[in-house]
Amino acid sequence: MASIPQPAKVSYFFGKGYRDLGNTIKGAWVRNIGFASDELSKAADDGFISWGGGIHLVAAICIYVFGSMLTIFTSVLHISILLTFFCAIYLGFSIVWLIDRIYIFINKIKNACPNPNCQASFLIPTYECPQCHVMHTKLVPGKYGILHRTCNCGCKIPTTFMNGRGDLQAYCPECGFSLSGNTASKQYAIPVIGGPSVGKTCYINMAIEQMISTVAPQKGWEVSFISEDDEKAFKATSSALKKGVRPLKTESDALTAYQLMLTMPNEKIGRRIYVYDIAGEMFSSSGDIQRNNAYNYADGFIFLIDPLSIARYAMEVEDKININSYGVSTKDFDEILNIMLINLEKMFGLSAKDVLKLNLAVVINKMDIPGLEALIGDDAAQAYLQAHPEECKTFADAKNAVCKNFLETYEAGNFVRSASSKFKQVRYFTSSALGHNKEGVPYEGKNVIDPLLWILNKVDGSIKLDS
Ligand SMILES: Nc1nc2c(ncn2[C@@H]2O[C@H](COP(=O)(O)OP(=O)(O)OP(=O)(O)O)[C@@H](O)[C@H]2O)c(=O)[nH]1
Ligand SMILES: [Mg+2]
Ligand SMILES: [Zn+2]
Ligand SMILES: [Zn+2]
Repeated sequence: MASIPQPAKVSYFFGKGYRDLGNTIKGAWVRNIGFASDELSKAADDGFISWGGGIHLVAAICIYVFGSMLTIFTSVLHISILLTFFCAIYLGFSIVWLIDRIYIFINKIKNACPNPNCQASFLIPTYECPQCHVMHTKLVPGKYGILHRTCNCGCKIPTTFMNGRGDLQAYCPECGFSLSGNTASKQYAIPVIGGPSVGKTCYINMAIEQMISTVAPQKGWEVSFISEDDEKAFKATSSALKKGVRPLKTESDALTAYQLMLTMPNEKIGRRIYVYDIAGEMFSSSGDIQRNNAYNYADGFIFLIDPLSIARYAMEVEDKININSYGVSTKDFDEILNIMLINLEKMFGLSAKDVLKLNLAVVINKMDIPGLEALIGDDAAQAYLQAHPEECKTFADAKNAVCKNFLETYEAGNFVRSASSKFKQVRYFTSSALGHNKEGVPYEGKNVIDPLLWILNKVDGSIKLDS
């Protein structure tokens, strides 16, 4: 279990105990043979057939025979005591190791590297000794200790999540990137997908803003940024958005995580929520996506659609609005879904017929485009629900229906069919990440939180949709 040498003191019964045993046995034999030889040489000096010599000879034989028997007996006793402790400790750390794994399994503890160029996922990170800062690459119960181990510097470090391993400073075992926050947490990875300029960065910032400022206080959750750097970057974008300044185009060709920690009242194990952003151009070619490991352990996807990227719809509205002021996406979203699907199939080793065991939230963004609310907005969905009581039982059903109809009407029905045939469950949402398209007027996201909460609720029932 702990085969990689660790900078810690090995239990006496796994290391020094055997050296002591060897030395004790060797010492006993040397002394025994030494005494016997002394008597033998005295016997030789006195003459073996003399009275004195005879006594020395008998003494030499006695020491040799009985001494050897005694040495064998004490050695066996020593070995059995050592073995008993060895087995007890082996059993002890094996049981604690197993309990630690069960704890990880039951509490769904997971970790992933936030470094965009790594994104590795792992159960147990590398931990740093709080005193001498040396790295413990395998901090688990083992021959270095059952519940604690003693670092070479003398510092006692916990070896399980039950007694505080998660609080230690941790690093990615693959690339050494520093991990912030408690590593004894659940983890949910949610990539936001969509072509260039569909509004991914605006959407993510607004959704996180609402999660922190509105949803968390309502539900009594504690939501905070895991890393200070993330918080600074978020605050900068967020305050720009509040002044009506749009974020810069995302340049990163690797998934960048916005990491949040969500803790519910009276809960020991929190949740790390990773929402991933990437430049939309990355969905243009297959190879670029595949090096992003996070898609492999994603818990669900949010797929953003810019309605103006639907050619038929854009044609219909182009003489009514200034399309360019909406930051139009140039990529066909149907193609983006297909590229994503091909890559996911390759990553999960699925055939074209298989269904991904993941949920997809499809979000039609830029709802502030004039006329769109009337087609697929909340009032339109409400009206649809009332008009089609047989077909729709809930508001969500009606929203799905109006969005799917909208896509069908504007010749984007292929997207609807591929999405529903490939994902476990697909739900349609509408949002306006900015709220309007006027520069310099504070932006305010509308309906941005629901898709994120829905995806989270699907993987973690304790994240309830309604308070
Ligand atoms: N009117 C309006 N415009 C929006 C909305 N969301 C995004 N936009 C526009 O779309 C542009 C691009 O938004 P981003 O969030 O940067 O898009 P992105 O998907 O992150 O794009 P890349 O980083 O290039 O992949 C913004 O600068 C806005 O002009 C919205 O809800 N309403
Ligand atoms: Mg972006
Ligand atoms: Zn140390
Ligand atoms: Zn890493």
